[in-house]
Amino acid sequence: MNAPHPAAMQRQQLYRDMDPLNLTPLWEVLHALVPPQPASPCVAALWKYEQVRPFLMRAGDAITAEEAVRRVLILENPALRGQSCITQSLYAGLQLILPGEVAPSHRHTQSALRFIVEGSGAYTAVDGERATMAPGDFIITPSWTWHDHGNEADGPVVWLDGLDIPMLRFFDAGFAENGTARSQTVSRPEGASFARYGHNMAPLRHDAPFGATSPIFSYPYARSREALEQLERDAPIDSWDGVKLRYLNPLTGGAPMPTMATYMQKLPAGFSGKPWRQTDGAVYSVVEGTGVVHIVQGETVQRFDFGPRDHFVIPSWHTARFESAPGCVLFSYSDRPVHQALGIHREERLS
Ligand code: GTQ
Repeated sequence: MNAPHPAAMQRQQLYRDMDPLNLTPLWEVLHALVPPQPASPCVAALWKYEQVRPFLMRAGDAITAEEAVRRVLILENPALRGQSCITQSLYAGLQLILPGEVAPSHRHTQSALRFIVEGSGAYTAVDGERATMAPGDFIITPSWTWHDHGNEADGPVVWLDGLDIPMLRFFDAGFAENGTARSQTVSRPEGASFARYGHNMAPLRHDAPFGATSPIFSYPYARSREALEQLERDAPIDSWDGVKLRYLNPLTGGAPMPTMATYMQKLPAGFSGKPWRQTDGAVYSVVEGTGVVHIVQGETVQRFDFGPRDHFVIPSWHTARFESAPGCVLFSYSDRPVHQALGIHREERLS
């Protein structure tokens, strides 16, 4: 056996001696700290709704919405189990509310989006205004606004919760409060926000009622779908995204929430897309149709066959491409507004 190199021994001695002072040498970790390209610890993953749904319904038997406060099964990234996140910055969960139930009023600094997956007629209330849910609707709970959910319909309602929980945890900026009333008092008629801000018009002396968040907190599916359908008929199809639109904060033209951007896209029948990658990892909810996403990261090649109500995650800088024989509609969200605010967003469209 060779004797240890004197320089190596000298270094090891240095590390041991300074360790009690909480000092550590950069040169041992520099490559990992400043990687040549993003090396996400997340992996791509798919949750088939037919496999998840039975557990949601069992959760419905096991605990009430009121007792759980929020009866949600978290979609955890398989490589980050125990951390309650689907990417390093984003949270995703499927929330169930049964007929007659109420999820009590609370507020928190985390922003939330709801994307309705199954069932109709439940509501979420934000700052005194209710939004009734239907599949494909995209609903926002702005940071620090009181919100409760309820189901006055006759079947279960399930939606995807997308929150910036891991981001706020990273910044140690999470605050929360429980409401005193079980559900908040309704003080504005349903649709008031949409009437004020949802028609490419705005009140003359408007403020921004929810700060950096969109004053529209419900974006109904019928409207989004109609736009995509018309574009599919009349406009060129993008070779990477099919027909893809981003949801807007009408007061700023930016994303509806300061931390999360949301998108809806339609892949036409027979679509075979080109590959792309981007720094913002994204979570997808399949609305209609079926398709395939191929995801490549280094040596790892994955193929997910998806259908309605399935969910999947494409992590940062993983190369993805879509195919759909019958055509499909996909909702997605990511932390892109944060990347853009920091000037670090990158996207590559490959051929
Ligand atoms: O509905 O307020 O999935 O506070 C996680 C945390 C939902 C909610 C979640 C929450 C909520």
